[in-house]
Amino acid sequence: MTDQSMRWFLSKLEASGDLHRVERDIDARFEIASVLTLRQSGPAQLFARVNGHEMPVVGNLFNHRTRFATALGIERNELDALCVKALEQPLAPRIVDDAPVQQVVHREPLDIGALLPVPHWFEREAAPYITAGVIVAKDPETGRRNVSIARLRLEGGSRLMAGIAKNHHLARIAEKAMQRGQDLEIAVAIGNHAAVLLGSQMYVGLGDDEFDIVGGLLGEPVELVKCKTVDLEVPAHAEIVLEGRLRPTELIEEGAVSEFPGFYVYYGPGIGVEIGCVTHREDAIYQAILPGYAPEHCLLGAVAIGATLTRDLQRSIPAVRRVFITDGGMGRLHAIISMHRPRLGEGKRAVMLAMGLVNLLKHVIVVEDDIDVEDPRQVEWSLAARFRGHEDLLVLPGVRADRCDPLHEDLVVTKIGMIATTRPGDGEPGGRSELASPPRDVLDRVKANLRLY
Ligand SMILES: Cc1cc2nc3c(=O)[nH]c(=O)nc-3n(C[C@H](O)[C@H](O)[C@H](O)COP(=O)(O)O)c2cc1C
Ligand SMILES: [Mn+2]
Repeated sequence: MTDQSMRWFLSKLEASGDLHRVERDIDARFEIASVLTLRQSGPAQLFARVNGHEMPVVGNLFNHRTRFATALGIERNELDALCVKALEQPLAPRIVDDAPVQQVVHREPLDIGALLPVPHWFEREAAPYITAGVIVAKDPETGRRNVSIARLRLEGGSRLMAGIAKNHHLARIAEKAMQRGQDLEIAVAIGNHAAVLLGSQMYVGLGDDEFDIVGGLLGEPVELVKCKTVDLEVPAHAEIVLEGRLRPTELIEEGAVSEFPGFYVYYGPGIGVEIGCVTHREDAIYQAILPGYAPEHCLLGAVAIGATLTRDLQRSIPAVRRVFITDGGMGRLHAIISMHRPRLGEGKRAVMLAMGLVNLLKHVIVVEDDIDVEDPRQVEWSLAARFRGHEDLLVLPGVRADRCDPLHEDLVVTKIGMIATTRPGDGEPGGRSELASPPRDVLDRVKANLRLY
């Protein structure tokens, strides 16, 4: 059986020298954020001594694709295929009775800010917020489960504020509860296995249980335990769980908050949350994900959105090999689609389909599958060698955009596709796509004996 905890991965990182222990006293107010920012692409950081707290904080865990692979027990180049497999072969969770995450139980009255070392992140933000909280809820209409991440700001005592985008399932479920005059029970799991975090980010339909995809990623059912005070189930091997309810009629103004493009945004009011019970492991570790334009924040979405699009595009256009969401495009706005010998016009079709499926996408480049989509130099080479501006450029003004797009005006933006693929005939001997090289037989002979040279 797989170890479904976050701490298994921490020991693995420690063994490979990729976990840095900060022994010095540190403040949760801006200081943790500063260290995580300055080391955002470096080793994971474990803060053992946070002022005023017993509980350590860990951050920068999944700031590179290799870390996901390690955490899922696979090779780096198997990551996308595993995600696609998990989407196609989901596995339902298993309910267990005994859970490490319920070793310690705190009931009302609660002071979440005293229990958990939640970092205060950025200068203009009004209060600390939880960034790695995987929120579980059930659709009051269908009873179907939903699992996703949204920031939860400390509002004092047992109160939180949830900042949820209106188009996300969780917001739609909360809306349904409100229409019925009800609150929405939620449970928030913090300190999760990579499969839980990645699964929570998959772009699936309303009613599709993300925990089934977590099972697909793990290769076995994710183990859930029943909550103490709400009718929900949470990952048994998480570090911490908060149980409570979203109160859709209680709106709390958020003010400035960071978003993945790196800027502050002003979304208006968030939804009030009342927490009634906190459970955690005896020696729980608090996981913090650095928000803003930071590798971990961007990658979690990028890996999941790329895999979902690969699966969805391949269903309609078999020539599609892979959809890769780039790091520089904030892990959300830019996609590279690789295709095997696309037919005339098929690249444009793939671009439009991808944009139609994922609102966030703004600039999409199509390359051939001889190009490594993860290598920006090769992608740029494709544009230089295979892209004809007068006919391979798709300009779509006034397309509905995501509210996170830094350039949207009235929620529309100009979207662009660039088709950098060859044409039939391009690969003829001596033609524009035949790469200059020594004769194959000589090259192969030398390659086989290169150490002799
Ligand atoms: C670290 C991290 C933080 C996130 N924070 C938020 C957030 O504050 N609000 C939000 O609406 N989505 C946030 N997201 C994105 C959602 O979790 C994601 O879009 C998810 O797929 C939505 O799922 P749903 O439609 O099932 O609710 C965050 C994602 C990550 C990886
Ligand atoms: Mn969902």
